[in-house]
Amino acid sequence: MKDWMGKIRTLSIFSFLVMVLTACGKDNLTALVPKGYGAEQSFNVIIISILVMIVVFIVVMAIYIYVVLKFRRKKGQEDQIPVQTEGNKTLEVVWTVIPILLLIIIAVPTIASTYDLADEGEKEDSINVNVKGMQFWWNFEYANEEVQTSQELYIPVDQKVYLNMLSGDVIHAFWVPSISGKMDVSPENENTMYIQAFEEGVYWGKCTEFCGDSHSLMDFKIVVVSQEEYDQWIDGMKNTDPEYTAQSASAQEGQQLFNNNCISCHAIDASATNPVIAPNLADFDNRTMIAGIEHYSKEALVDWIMNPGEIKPGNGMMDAEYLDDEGMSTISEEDVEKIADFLMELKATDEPVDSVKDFREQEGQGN
Ligand code: HEC
Ligand SMILES: [Cu+2]
Repeated sequence: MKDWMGKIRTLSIFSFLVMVLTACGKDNLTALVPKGYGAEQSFNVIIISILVMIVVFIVVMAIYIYVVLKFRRKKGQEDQIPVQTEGNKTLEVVWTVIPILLLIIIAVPTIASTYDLADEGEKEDSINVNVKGMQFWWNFEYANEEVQTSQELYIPVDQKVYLNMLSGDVIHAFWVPSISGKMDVSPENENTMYIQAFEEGVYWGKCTEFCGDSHSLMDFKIVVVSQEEYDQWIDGMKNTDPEYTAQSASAQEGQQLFNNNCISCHAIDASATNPVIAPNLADFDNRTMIAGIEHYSKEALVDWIMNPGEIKPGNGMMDAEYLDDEGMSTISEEDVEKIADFLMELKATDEPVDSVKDFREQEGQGN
């Protein structure tokens, strides 16, 4: 009886674990539903490897079961020792050659896609983005357009986009599982890769190199849009104005407060000449998330400006003079709401792109 209880307990713990672990997936954050060229290549290699492993498993288990049944000691033969054999040339050759063949089956597509994914033949004629990883956010500079943005990288569907990646501090790693493989982002040498997405949408990115206190919160997005929307967006970004004047009365007061407390780090226009110290806020009202992790809303924005140190411990905004030692705002919440009103006027296009609209709808966000 007791024995049974133990087994049931172990079994239920295991099934619970399986449930919890499989529930971790999001369908725009998984390597198992590829929506881009690099992800698709990796997925194919995963499938080939699994098929080979399944074949090996079945064959080995079949031989094992056959041998155990056929050659087990039988009644009346307890003292008999079977004929001893050693070194069967045919067998030795068979079990050396078969694994070599299996490895070749895995190696050929692996090597082919490794070279394919490293190909830079079309780089000159494609969109080039200089990616910069910072504790704990990402900056994206469109090299041919002299435009930069942060946290959300816009790319046109089906186009190859080449990324030139560097870190501004420690080593980070760039990974958008649905779109492509991972790449280290080092402070010293530039690593490059290209991404190509097959479907419009908002895809989740993660930093996968342990890089400090808030490493697990260093999220970003790739926003895949139609070519037309991409062109409009780039145009809108080029026209963002450093001299923008806020519209509503509250936003005007907010802008004043922003100019006194925030502008030393944050630019409100997308020009590539702005130094990369803090996220560029040019297209802020079209973001899906605040600081990469909180759903976009005024409430979440006020919360972030009031205590960035609590939401993302150790982040670069904690050096701001308006914050106390704990990273809590010394500006009143009322004033921070005015700043939020100002930031929520900043946008490069009147409406968010379709992918962002869909994303907000799916996630149950207003605005
Ligand atoms: C010392 C430089 C500095 C100052 C001053 C500063 N910030 Fe920041 N801010 C940052 C950094 C760095 C981040 C990125 C934090 C992260 O995600 O790791 C950030 C992030 C943000 C974000 C999220 C951006 C995004 O793309 O989601 C907002 C909004 C923001 N700051 C608003 C403000 C406001 C408003 C003020 C003034 C009250 C301010 N910041 C002052 C450095 C600064
Ligand atoms: Cu990182």
